[in-house]
Amino acid sequence: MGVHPVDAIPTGWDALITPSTLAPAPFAGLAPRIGPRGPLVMGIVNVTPDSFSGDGLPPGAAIDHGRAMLDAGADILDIGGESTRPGAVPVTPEEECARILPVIAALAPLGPVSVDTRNAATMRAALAAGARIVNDVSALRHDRDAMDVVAASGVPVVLMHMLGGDPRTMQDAPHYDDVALEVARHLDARLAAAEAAGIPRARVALDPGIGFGKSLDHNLALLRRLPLLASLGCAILVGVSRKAFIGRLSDQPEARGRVPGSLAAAIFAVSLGAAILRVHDVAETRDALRVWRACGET
Ligand code: HH2
Repeated sequence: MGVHPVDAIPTGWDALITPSTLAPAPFAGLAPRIGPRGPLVMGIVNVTPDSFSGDGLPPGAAIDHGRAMLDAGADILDIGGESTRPGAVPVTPEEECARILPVIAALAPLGPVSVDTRNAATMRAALAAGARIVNDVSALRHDRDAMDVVAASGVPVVLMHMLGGDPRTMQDAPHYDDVALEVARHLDARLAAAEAAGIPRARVALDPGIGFGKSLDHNLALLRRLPLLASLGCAILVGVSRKAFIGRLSDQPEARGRVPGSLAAAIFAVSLGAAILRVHDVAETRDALRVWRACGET
């Protein structure tokens, strides 16, 4: 696959990078259960009292929820113990570990687990408990030890774009001159930092961070110009599930009412090259993907 330096692509020209020229990059050695052309479905397990989606659970219920997601066809379970919704209060790594380690230990023997954390100590403990992937919404910026933990452990990592790096303030009037280009440049730089630290490109997935310091128009522009990110040569992860912009577009103030809108945005993202979908609603996502794929098969 050709890898284009982002700065070599003038604004607007990335529309010419079509998904047909970009097979989705593989990630973490996982074969998608939906079929050879993917995507991987990552089921969200929030072990939190305050997640925006309304699906945060205590550890016992989170284990049952994770099992049900695997039964419904999740390829990966993404287990997190800290809400990163706008305005969320950070938790200590100790509290985070107390929430997620029993859940990871119970679910890791049943299927691939990623740990959704910004903290190096939590990454270390989660990997020891059986997690196989690190998902860091700060792209290994929040904790200065995180890059070394990922490099030394040899696990795949998701690097996500967040404006400014602090969920408490990221939605305070976010501004970009060209959101897709700026997000792609940021992720390109994080990718270079990861490679310099000894994390090969093949072990990295990139994520535009839908809703992390973005207006409605920013989110839509990022989805439309997803092929620009795919041109960096890594698997692309997209998380639109139940997010506020879906609620605005579909007039659904309650997160649980945003499932149909989330499915439409997820299918759009896959059609533009997303290789991994991070979702709350695994069964519904797999049904939508099956129908979408069948429609395109000749
Ligand atoms: N979104 C959330 C959390 N982690 N990780 C990646 N890579 N991409 C995302 O889009 C992403 C993420 C927010 O969703 P959720 O976990 O449901 O909410 P909360 O952070 O409130 O628990």
